[in-house]
This record gives sequence, structure tokens and C-alpha cells, in this order.
Amino acid sequence: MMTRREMIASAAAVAGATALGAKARAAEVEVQKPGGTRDKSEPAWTYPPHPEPGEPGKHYQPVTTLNGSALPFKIVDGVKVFHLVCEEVPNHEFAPGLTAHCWGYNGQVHGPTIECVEGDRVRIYVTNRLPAATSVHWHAIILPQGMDGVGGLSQKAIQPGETFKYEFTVWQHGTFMYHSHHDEMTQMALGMLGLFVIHPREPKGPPPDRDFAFLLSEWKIVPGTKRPDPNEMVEFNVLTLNARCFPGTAPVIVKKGDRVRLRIGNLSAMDHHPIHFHGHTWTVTETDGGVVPETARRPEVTVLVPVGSTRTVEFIANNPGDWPIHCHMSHHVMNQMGHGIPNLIGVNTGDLDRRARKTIPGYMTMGTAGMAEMGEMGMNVPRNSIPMVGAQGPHDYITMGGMFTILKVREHLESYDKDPGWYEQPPGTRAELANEEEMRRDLGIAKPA
Ligand SMILES: [Cu+2]
Repeated sequence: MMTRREMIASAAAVAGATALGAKARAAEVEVQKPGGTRDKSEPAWTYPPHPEPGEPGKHYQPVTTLNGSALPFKIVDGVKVFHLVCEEVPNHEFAPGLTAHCWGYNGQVHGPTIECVEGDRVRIYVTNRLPAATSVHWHAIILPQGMDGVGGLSQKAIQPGETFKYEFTVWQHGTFMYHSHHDEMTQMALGMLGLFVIHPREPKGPPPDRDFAFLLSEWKIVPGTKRPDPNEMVEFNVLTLNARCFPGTAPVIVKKGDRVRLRIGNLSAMDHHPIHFHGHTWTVTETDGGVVPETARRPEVTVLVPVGSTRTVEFIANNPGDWPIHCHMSHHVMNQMGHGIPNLIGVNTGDLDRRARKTIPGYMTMGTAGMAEMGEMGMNVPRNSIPMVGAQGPHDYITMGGMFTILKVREHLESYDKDPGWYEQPPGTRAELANEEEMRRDLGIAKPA
């Protein structure tokens, strides 16, 4: 509660500010933050931009978008100018062996990450080189309605060949997204998504040593075909982190003791993804609605990232090793071909394979003991498709694909940009085949029945 005296003082301050010119008010915004001293009946974007556009290395440490990039910008008269080009991206690679003709921005699927700083004025040109009209929505960013990018509702759709200009001041900080908001079902299914990171003007909490941004999405690509199917509602068979599926996903490389931030956005068509990791616990620090108050934070090992939202987590990487980071929905860590296979687990198919091979050379009944064998056995898969699961690991075959990557925590690292290879476990710290003597001693049996 304000005292009468404070109210009089703040009224005087407001009167004084009103008398000042726009330039003086711009300088003042350093102390007037959204939700702070300003009049809350006005939206944040009504504030004048900060006089100094945020620059990497000076005002923020850029995020790392693994398997992606940051959108370049230039500063023109204090405004950050970006250019997005909507276009077809032929042969986007999801993982070695699987490519498809997608749509994206600036030749990439997904689009490059836009980065700026709270208080920046941004001007984003959008050129449409697609064969269809489009628009760009700046997801969860509070801005004037006409800049919201909803085709038909807030603007005319951008026709093929046209360039539109969006301009607004960003007064939030956190992890946001951008995506097509015109024929969303088709265009988002084809890849027209990207991340939009706004750094705080002043640091909020300890700065991370490593700051990663991920965008989750899902696709239906029938094995052997080259076009994602936007009509799919249920059976997505390519689940991606930054538009790649394991083993095509880059590892998350950190040093022991690093404070690590993961920003995770989800623009899948139909699925929320519980993203889980091993060896540590993390804290959810932000959503795309803002910073989670300290008193509301709690430790977690899985964060549910609903469709159309972002979650930011932080942890201290104190446990060396190779640890999975993955969606915990088990069908989301499978690659193509996981669907429509009859359940044959436990079925004795006798000499079916031998007999079938008389008419179909190389025939193999799939999945009588599960699916683990389906990556490893080097089965012939249709052209332009990848095995249902995984890749060879250091100890055996890794039977996961899809929305999966590896957190590599090392005590010594040459460089964050160089994959340190597989983790070397200290002697005596790996699960091993039990020997007979131990089993006799502890279980009273030499070999399990
Ligand atoms: Cu999932």
C-alpha cells in the first residue's frame, strides 16, 4: 500500500515526466519496466523503445539453436531490422537417410531464431516466395493488434511475391515463437515455425553458461515419400527437436558445473510433449507468459510442454556422463514405421519366415519379441526412410529415435563445438552381467531358473 506522501510524490513524478519530450522519456524507461512503475492500464508496447538496441556480447549472450541458426539483423536508425523469406526448402534432412520437401524461412526448417532485447524496436520484413499466401504470427508477444499476423483478422494475407513489414517494440523477455497464421494446418505441418528469444535488459538471476533453444514438432511422412502430409491428425511418425530426429539431433554439450538453460517450445500439430532428462533435476523458471515466481518453482525431471507454449528450465550440470533428453511418450521416441504393425509379441510364427521367403525373397516377420531389433538388424527400409529406432551406442544399440538427444556432461572439454565422443565411465560404475559366484552368494542360485 502506498502512503499519502508516496502518492503525492509519484503524482508529481508523473506530471514531470509528461512535461518532458519523447527523448527524455526514452531514457527514463531504464527504470520504468513493464509491471513496474508504469500505468498498468496501458499495454507494455505503448512504452517508447529503449534508446540503445541490444547487441550480442554486449547486452546478451546469444542462445544456441542446435541444428539451426540465428537470424542476422542490422540496426537502422535505432531499429533492429530483420528479413524473413518464406520459401520451399527442398530435401530438408531429418536424419541421415530421411529428407523431405518442406516449407520454411530463409532456406531453413525451422526458421532461424530471432533474438533481441527487452525494449528493442524491431522491424521484420517478410517476403513470400511460397506458391500460397501466408502471414507470420509472433506467438505470445504483446503488441498492437495489427501486428499480430493473423491472416484476414489482423492483416491481409501476404500474397506470393509480396513483402510485408511488421514493426513493434518488445517489452517482454523470455522464449517466444513465430509461425504461419494463414492456412496454419498446412503451413505449420510443412515446417513454417521458428523461435523468438527476447533477452532481459538487465540480467534476471545468474546468467547461464550454456543457453539452448529447442522447438518441438511432429510430422507424417509416409516411408518412401518426400512430402509431409498436412492432413494427418493422429499418426505422426517423425517427431523432431529443431526439425531433426535421432540420430540426426546434435548433442547438448556442457562442462561439469555449468548452469544450463533449456528453452523448449512446442508447435506440434496435436501433441503435448513431456520432455524428460536423466542424471539431474531441473527447475521450470519461465513460460511464454513470463517468469515463474521463485516461490512457485519446484524441482522436476520432466516438463510438459503443451502445444502452443514454451517452458524454460535450468539446472546445474554436476553429473558427468551421456544422459538422454527425450519426450517420455514412448511412440515419440520412435522413427517411421512404428504404426500399423500387427501385435505379434509372444506369437510363435514357426517357420513362417522360411516359407514366406520362397515367394518373397528376404521376408522377415517383424516384432515377435518387440521392436528393438528393427534398427539393428539392418533390415532393408524403403528408399528415403530411416529405421524405426535409433543408432549404435558405445555399449549396444540405442533403441530410441525421434524426439531424443544426448546431454553430454564432461569434466574436461576441448570446445563446446566439438563432440567429445562417448562418455568413459569410471571403473566399477557400469551395470554388467552378474557372475555365478555373486548370484550364489546373494540370491542362493547359480543361474536364474
Ligand atoms: Cu512427445
